[in-house]
Order: sequence, then structure tokens, then C-alpha cells
Amino acid sequence: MNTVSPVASSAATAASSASQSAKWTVSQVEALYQMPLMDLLYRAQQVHRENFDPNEVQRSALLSIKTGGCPEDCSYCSQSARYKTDTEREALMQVEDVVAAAKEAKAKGATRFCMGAAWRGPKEKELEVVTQMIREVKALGMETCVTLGMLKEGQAQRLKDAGLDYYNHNLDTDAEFYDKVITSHKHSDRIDTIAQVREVGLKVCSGGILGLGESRRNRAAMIAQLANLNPPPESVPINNLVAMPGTPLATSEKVDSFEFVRTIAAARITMPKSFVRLSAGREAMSQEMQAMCFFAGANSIFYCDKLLTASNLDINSDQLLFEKLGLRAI
Ligand code: SAM
Ligand code: DTB
Ligand code: SF4
Repeated sequence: MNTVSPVASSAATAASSASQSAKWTVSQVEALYQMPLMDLLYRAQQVHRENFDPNEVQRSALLSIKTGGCPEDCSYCSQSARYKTDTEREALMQVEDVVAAAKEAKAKGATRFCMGAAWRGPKEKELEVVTQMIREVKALGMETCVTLGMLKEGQAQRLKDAGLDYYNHNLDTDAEFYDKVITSHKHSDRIDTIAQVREVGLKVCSGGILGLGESRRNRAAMIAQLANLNPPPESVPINNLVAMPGTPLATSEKVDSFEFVRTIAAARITMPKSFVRLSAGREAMSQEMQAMCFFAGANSIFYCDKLLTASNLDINSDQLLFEKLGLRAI
């Protein structure tokens, strides 16, 4: 039984107790990756069927409510002010424009609306505006998620009071590989924010990115670190790097398709009750690869033609794929 608590008083305590009494060891997750693919997919599908309808996939829309100019140095991100990218800095959007975008996404069939801001963390005044956005999007009957960076004492509670369902804060990569990708904040800072989110009773959305130059061992470690949060995140986005021109990872080597599918399966097996989200990077995936990801246990996609700054598959091609696979959108 896992006794790790993400609400431990400090990140250091959480991280060290996680390694002492982990439910999933890195080697156990690595052993999943090493299984013959058919055996791994079969096991993942069995776990998936025990917990979800295998023919249902949630469609979630994304909106960048505050784009660019971020002080952080995440090597994959077009929104970091440190790199010369095609993304221009913009001000925080007006509440009515966000609500209009949410209505449009709802009309297209999205049931979940995720709002992202390129901040290290929100300032008080900014948080006030975001709480208004959450109230109004929630009133449309959509599931709400925001990703605003690191939170300070009391901020998670204000989001909860506004009716927020999920807070997204990805671990992104293995703790041991983290400083190869990001140096402006630490992996333990991420754990701290997740702990604050948990403490106020918000659902946690936390996952990672593949294609940062990490090894399979790093991938397995990231999955173990997510699965060993107690409880595991209710939502686990698995992103495939969208190589953004101008970022240090613009020419990063692509992840092998089967390795990506194996990661989805490992997330499904280790976090049976969580939504596993086939997130960024679907534009570069074939329909067959996406189908394999659904079989491996992914049950949510980002829907509509834009992610935050990068483009996404258009809704017509997604509708066609759902029809071909007999998937029902939820
Ligand atoms: N600034 C906040 C933060 O970092 O938590 C929220 C926004 S940030 C863009 C949200 C997530 O988007 C990151 O944690 C990362 O997983 C994902 N992301 C950013 N750029 C990406 C890229 N080029 N390809 C794939 N995923 C990316
Ligand atoms: C997540 O894990 N992926 C989304 C969402 N959570 C916020 C963001 C993907 C961003 C892809 C690159 C871009 O659009 O800039
Ligand atoms: Fe900023 Fe988030 Fe991009 Fe990092 S991932 S540079 S914190 S917007």
C-alpha cells in the first residue's frame, strides 16, 4: 500500500518518502516497457475495460488565456521569453472573449475546457480575473481545468471556491532529468504546487512530455513518480513534443511511435482509474498510431484546431477517426 502523501509539509519530504515507499518502482515500470507489445497492450486494455468504457473518449478544448513572455526557461516551450520563437507576447484575455471561445468549443462537442497561462505563477489581480473565467465557463456546464504555473498559499483555495474541477501542473519529466530541460524552477516546486492543489480538494491533472532527449528509464521514472502520488492524478496528459522553432529542443529527435504507445499503456496500467490524455503532438501521429493509443488506454484528446500556441488536428479529421473506430465522444 502506498503511504506517500503529496500533502507532506515540504517537497523534500514528499520526494524522499516517495522513493522510500513507492507503490511502483522504476524497475517495475521499466519491466512493463520491456514486455512484448501485444502482451503489454492486452494487459493495458484489460485494466482499461475494468475501469472505463473502452469505446468512449472525452474531447477537451484548450485555450491560451495569456500567451508568451513567460520568465521560465522550459526548453520545449515557445512561450518562454528566453527564446526567439514565433510566439508573440499577449495580455491576459478578457473574460467575455474566453467565455465566447468556451461556448464555441462546447458547440463543437467539447465537454471540458482547459485554460492555460504562460506564467511562472499568477499574481493576485490575475487570479481574480481567472476565477471569473472559471465561474462563467463552469456555468456553461463544461468541466473546467486551468494551468497557471506555481501557486502560492491560498491561491488553490480561491480556484476551488470559483468552482474549478482540475488544476493542471505537469511533472513533465523524470526528477533526475528535470534540470536538463528546465532550470528556472525545480521538480520539487512542481510537487509542492500539486500538494497545495490536493489539499483544497481540487482534482489533479499531471503528466509529462516525451521527446525531450530522455531515456526509457527516465520515462519509466516519470510514470512511477506520477503513479506514486497519493492518490495518483485523476488526469494524466501524455504529450508528444511539438518541436517549436527557436526553442532549444526545436531539432530534438522524434520518439518512436511504439515507445509512445508503450508509455500510454504504462500510464493506464499504473493509474487504472485516471483519465489518460493523448495530448499534444497528435498532428504528427497516423490514425493507426492514435488507434493504438486508444487501445493502450488513452481516453481523452485535445480537440479543436489549436493547442496553446501550436496547431492541432481539425475537428473533421477527428470526427472521421471516431467514426472509423466506432468511438463515442463524451
Ligand atoms: N506555465 C504553466 C506551466 O508550465 O505549468 C502552464 C502552461 S504550460 C504551456 C503547460 C504544459 O504544456 C507544460 O507543462 C508542458 O507539458 C506542455 N507543453 C508546453 N510546450 C509543449 C510542446 N512544445 N510540446 C508538448 N507539450 C508542451
Ligand atoms: C498539457 O499537458 N498539454 C497541454 C495542456 N496540458 C495545457 C498544452 C500543450 C501545449 C502544446 C504546445 C503549444 O501549443 O504551445
Ligand atoms: Fe512558461 Fe509553462 Fe512554457 Fe514553462 S511550460 S516556459 S512555465 S509557459
